[in-house]
Amino acid sequence: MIEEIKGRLAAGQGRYAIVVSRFNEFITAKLLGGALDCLQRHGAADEQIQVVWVPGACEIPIVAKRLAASGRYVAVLCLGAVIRGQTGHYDAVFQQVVRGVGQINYDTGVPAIFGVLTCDTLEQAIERAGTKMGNAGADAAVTAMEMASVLEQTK
Ligand code: INI
Repeated sequence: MIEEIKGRLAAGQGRYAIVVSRFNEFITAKLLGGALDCLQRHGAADEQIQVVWVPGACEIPIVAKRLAASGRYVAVLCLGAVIRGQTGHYDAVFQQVVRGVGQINYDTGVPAIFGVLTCDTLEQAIERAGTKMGNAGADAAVTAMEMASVLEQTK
């Protein structure tokens, strides 16, 4: 019989870290709310969750890497909002956070879940922060639980 492994959609017993950026807090607070609600509704107790706020998306990777490397968490959720709008820095911020978060997975073996919105407009970000297009924070929480479960079953 073929062995087939699938991630369970339950928080399990492990701890989850959430790194969330304050820049565009109007949006990121909604992502955090979505992530917390999802983890809690899938069985996570308060003691299983740690939230760390950082100034902007560029600062997410250094903190997320430290938390991932600590061995204390089964997954690290990275939440932020990079919005092109009128800023000149969008591309630089975008590249830094995408590369930085992606690298954590390979450097530490702990899943670093990319829950950073990268949008052209504020309206697009609002749509992904609990309105028309769902909540990217909740999506990140689902992915975190699934990856934690897959990694637990593939030890
Ligand atoms: N940080 C964000 O989280 N989102 C943005 O849209 C953004 N823009 O566009 O500038 C942004 N910039 C700040 C950046 O993340 C750093 O905090 C800052 O450059 C200091 O390192």
